[in-house]
Order: sequence, then structure tokens, then C-alpha cells
Amino acid sequence: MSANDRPLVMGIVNVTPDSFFDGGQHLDPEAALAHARRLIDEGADILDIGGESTRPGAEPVGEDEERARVVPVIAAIRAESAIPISVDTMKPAVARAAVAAGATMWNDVTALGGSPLSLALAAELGCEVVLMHMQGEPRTMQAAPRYDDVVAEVCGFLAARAEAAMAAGVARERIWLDPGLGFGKTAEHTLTLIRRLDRIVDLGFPVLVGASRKSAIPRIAGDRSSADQRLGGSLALALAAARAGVEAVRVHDVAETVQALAVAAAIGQAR
Ligand code: HH2
Repeated sequence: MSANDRPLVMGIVNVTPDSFFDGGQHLDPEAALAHARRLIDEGADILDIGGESTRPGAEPVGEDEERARVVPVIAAIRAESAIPISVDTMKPAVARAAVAAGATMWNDVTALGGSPLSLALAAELGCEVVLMHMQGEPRTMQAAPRYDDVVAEVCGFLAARAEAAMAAGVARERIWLDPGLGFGKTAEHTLTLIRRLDRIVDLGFPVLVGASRKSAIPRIAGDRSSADQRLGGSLALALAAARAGVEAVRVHDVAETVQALAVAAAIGQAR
């Protein structure tokens, strides 16, 4: 938690043509930089820069292409701001280039399992790492997710990946965990994980939760909202995550999330 007693807010900058919400809006580096500036103005504590969509059915992106998307944007933000910058990538070569350009965190949806080189590289880079749970792989993960006990399985996986990272030389205090909402999870799994987030927090690492505008929202709410109509559900999920004691929420809507979290924190402190 930050000094003002609310989770940190990680603002999303997708430098992609096909991300499920903001795809195509910030593919041009100037547009991505303008968006990053706006999120900083709105109160973002961390920026997460991604060059490959992981939405179900997304086309994979080559290493050179992904690096060419994210590195100039990271370098341009770093040239004018000291804000912590995360790079959202499964590829070690992209993480290496991103950290050289000024990124301070490697956000890996494969929990450093995407390449045999990932664990050792994370240790070498010395940056913070986000280890996220995913069942299956992005192309097919939402087809038929199945768990006997989703909370136990996600906790077991995250604890094992944290052990693997530490065994490879990643410092314990650099490790974050993320349940990976939307990555092989039904709406029911999402609700259970949000409800029992305390179990992940209890593993003893900072926890990041990304629920922003995801497709579980209309399934939970019983509506037909498209991604641009899911702000209300996104705020509800961010507030629930905050109550469970997460360290940060990963969101598209920084101003609205900062405001919602600030009001909830003030209510919590009122006499
Ligand atoms: N969600 C997305 C991407 N990266 N990383 C973490 N740690 N946690 C998440 O929940 C998470 C993530 C998907 O959201 P978005 O980046 O907006 O979409 P896309 O993958 O289509 O670019």
C-alpha cells in the first residue's frame, strides 16, 4: 500500500493494433507517449507498457516487432519522468531491451515460464517481476477453463513460481504475484478469486490484480456491455481487490480508479 493507504494504480499503455480495449489507439509512439503523459497526470503510480496483445485469439507478435513497439515508448517516458515503468512481455529479449531503455519491472503473463532463459534473465536484470497465473495459452485459454479448487491451484502455482524465481537468483523483495483474471478463468472463477484474494495476499508477496474492462464483467453483471461500457464493473472489482489488501491494480482508467480508491480509503479511515 502507498502512503495514502490505497493500492498503487498501474496504468496500461498498449502499443498494439489489437488489444481488446485500447488496440490501435497508441500504436504510434507519439500517441503512446501522449497517453502515458495523460495517465501520469491522472495519478498513475506505475505504467505498464505492452507490445503484444494476450487477449484470447490474439495473433502472436515477433520479437523484433514487439521490441520496436515498446522500446522507443519506454525510452521517451523515461527521458521525462522517473515513474516506475513495467514492460508486459513474455519474451526475454524484449524484457532485456526494455530494462536497458528504463523499465524497472518485468510483467510476465507466463510467470517467467515462457522461455528457458526467462528465470536467469530476471535474476540478471535485477528488476521487479510480476509472476502471473494463466491456465493454458492465450489462443485457447478461455475455451473451457477447469479447476477442482481454483484458489488452491492458483496459490500453489504462484508459490511454486516464486520459489523457482528465488532459486534462480531473483531477490524475494522483487517478486509480485497476480492471479491472472481472464487468463483461463470463467466468470465464476473470477468471483471466487476476488472473494478469496486474501489467500494470495497471505503468500507474503505484493499482489497485482488486473480486472479492468475484462469479459467477466458482463458475464457477472448479466449484461451485454462491450469493453468500452465496463467502467462500473472495473471499479467494483478494483475496490474489492483493494479491500483484500492488494498492492496494486492494473487499469485502463486511471483517473476514475484513483478517485474510487481514494474515496474508499477515506471511508475506511473515517471515525
Ligand atoms: N491482463 C492483460 C495483460 N497483461 N498482466 C498482468 N500482470 N495481469 C493482467 O491481468 C493482465 C496483464 C490483458 O489486458 P490488456 O493489456 O488491456 O489487453 P491485451 O492483452 O489485449 O493487450
